[in-house]
Amino acid sequence: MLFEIRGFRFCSSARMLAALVFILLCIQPGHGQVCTEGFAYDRRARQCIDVDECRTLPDACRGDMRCVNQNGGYLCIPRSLYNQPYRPETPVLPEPVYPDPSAGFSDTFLPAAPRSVEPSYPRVRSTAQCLLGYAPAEDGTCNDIDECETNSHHCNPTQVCINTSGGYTCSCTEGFWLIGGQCQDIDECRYGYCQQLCANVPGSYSCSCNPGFILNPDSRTCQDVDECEDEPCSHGCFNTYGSFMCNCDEGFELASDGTSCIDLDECSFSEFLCQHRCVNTPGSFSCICPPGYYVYEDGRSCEDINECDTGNNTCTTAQVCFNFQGGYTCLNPLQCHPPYIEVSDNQCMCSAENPACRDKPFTILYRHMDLSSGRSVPADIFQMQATTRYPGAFYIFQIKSGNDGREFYMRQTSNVSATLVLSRPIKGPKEVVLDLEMVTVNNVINFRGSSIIRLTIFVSEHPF
Ligand SMILES: [Ca+2]
Ligand SMILES: [Ca+2]
Ligand SMILES: [Ca+2]
Ligand SMILES: [Ca+2]
Repeated sequence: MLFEIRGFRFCSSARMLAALVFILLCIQPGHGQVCTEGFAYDRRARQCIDVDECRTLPDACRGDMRCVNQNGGYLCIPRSLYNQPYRPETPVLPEPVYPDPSAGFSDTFLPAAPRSVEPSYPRVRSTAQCLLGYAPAEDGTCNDIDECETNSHHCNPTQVCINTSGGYTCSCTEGFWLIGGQCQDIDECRYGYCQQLCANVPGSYSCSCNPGFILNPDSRTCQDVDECEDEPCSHGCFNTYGSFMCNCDEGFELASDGTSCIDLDECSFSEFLCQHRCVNTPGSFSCICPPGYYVYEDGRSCEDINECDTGNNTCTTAQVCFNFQGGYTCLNPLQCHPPYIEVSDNQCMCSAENPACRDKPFTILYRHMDLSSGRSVPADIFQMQATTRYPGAFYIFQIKSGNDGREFYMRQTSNVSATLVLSRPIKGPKEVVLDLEMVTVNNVINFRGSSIIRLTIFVSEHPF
């Protein structure tokens, strides 16, 4: 389109020039003495030759204009223009790569360029010495023609005409570019003008960002939103590119909302976490033990408090403190019931010389032990042994009383010893008193006697 217009303009000028020359040639006389203005008859050559007005005319051009002789005339050209060879600007076409929509795309029109090296400026008279695009003013200078104002431009209706010195420019408004002579919307989205999301609109575009991003002040690029600044997490927050992540302190887990933290119920994980009882706490848990115990260093086991060692007991000085698992007891001083007499602080004896002692055990030894509730069976829990051995004697060990629940039995381990075996678990708290009897039989001297161990067993309430 542009070149068509130019071509037309050029052809038009050339045609006018050709017509002018033709006319001049036609009016040139054949006999050769009268020549048209600008030519002088040369007798030797017998023809009209050009007059160099620039040499012959004083002040052919005024001011800053320079005189250029032409065949049949001359031109006044501004010196600045003359020094720079007259060269039309090449119109800048939009580059379809990465447009800068802030600038419009324009078509620059300048006067037609001369076709050949030979000057072919229009033949002008001294009253019309202006280049195309300029018009002579009254003071003899040349004024730019405002083609936009005078409506003599060739911009199409989609374009905007901008007047320039000696020409004019057809420009597209911002956001449009010239395609096929028409200003068409630039599809900025097609050229990846937006970093993330793009919406093309006529004459413009708008960028937006994916969730988790915010549009930069350049309205094109997006930057990550640091969501952590708004403290969306109940505990820890990690900003990530396009999002964020919450984490929780130890003992908590992230709720399904992804931001809040809920306490872990460690107690529900395992029933073996604590030996006795588990108590869930925010962010943690703790083990507690029943009265009479303390929580061991490992935080989960229960250890018996030895009230007898700590002194934290109610026993009198006359009593003996006996510690057992989960408690203690105060043992009263030994009292031997007649006919028994006390021979030590834990033993009563019935003298053989005393007739009342006939058929009674010779000695009663008082012993105490503790036993865990529900202790696994069978378990050897107590040993007894004959302390004096008579030649020819043998010993029988048996449970004389207290074994009503049949939780115990005696197993003889040698001629002189036996072991008390727990055969059924006992559930505490309970106090079991067993009379363990050792019968001595000596057939040589026809002797039969017995001794008793009165064993008191404190069965604890708990299995530890
Ligand atoms: Ca657009
Ligand atoms: Ca982020
Ligand atoms: Ca917890
Ligand atoms: Ca205790």
